[in-house]
Amino acid sequence: MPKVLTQQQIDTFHRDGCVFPIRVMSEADATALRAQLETFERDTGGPLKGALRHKSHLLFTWLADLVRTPKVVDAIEDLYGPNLFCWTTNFFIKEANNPAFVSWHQDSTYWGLDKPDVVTAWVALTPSNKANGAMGFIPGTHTSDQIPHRDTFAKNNLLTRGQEVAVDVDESKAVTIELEPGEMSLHHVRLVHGSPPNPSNDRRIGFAIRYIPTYVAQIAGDDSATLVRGVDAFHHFEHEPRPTRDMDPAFLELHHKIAERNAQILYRGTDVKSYDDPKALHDNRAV
Ligand SMILES: O=C(O)CCC(=O)C(=O)O
Repeated sequence: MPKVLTQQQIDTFHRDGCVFPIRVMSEADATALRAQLETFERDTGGPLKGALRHKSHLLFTWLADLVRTPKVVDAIEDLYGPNLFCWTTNFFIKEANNPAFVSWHQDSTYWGLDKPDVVTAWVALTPSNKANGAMGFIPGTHTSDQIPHRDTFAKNNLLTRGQEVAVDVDESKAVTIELEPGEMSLHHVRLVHGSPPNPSNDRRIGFAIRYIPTYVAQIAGDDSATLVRGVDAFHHFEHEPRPTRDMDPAFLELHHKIAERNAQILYRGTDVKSYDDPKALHDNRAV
């Protein structure tokens, strides 16, 4: 008996590679999370940058809570069973009237995970729609194998390497994921997806939480993850602790170590060694 998703939603995920919208908190609660982010940004002089956009649940208690939100994790359990890691998190922030975009890609390309049992919960902290650069996907593409990608390192591409699928994408089949604040979509790691720039007058903010069942392993280096449900009988990942206050110096140090190690995996085969490398870093880069 599923906990949160209906059987129809589970079937949709398996058929299309994506299911939405799923309400996981009230609009007011999502707006409060946005306010937490923006208070931090105001206090530190500008948009969250570079490595701070990754694994941010190790830096902020309100994100540590979000990755453990029962409604979110219950939905993941409905797809992948009761033993779950949050492998990573990424802020996807598109500033107002900004050229930042996400090229068509499969998440699985550089993540180094040994199985495609990986799902992203993309939680909207603002509306995300056709007017502000919402994510779109090509239904059914998650059933394809790994598709070749080329790196572009394009300046406004939010992806680590500006990677894009090296085959033609039939955009006439694309479906736009429209979400209100507090709703999420779930997408499969092999799904071809991307998003255009945000020409609107407000930011578009999504927080992407990548979940894996504990049997999935990292094969491209040492890695860590946050156990959010059940038990880990496999020990493929070091376990990450939970912060009890925002920007705790001990967690900042740990986060730095983990983010640098993560960058080695994501940028392997390139001359980029860190999220702070000038080639990797620009104001918009997210994952
Ligand atoms: O936020 C976006 O527009 C794209 C997000 C994305 O590519 C992802 O979550 O994997």
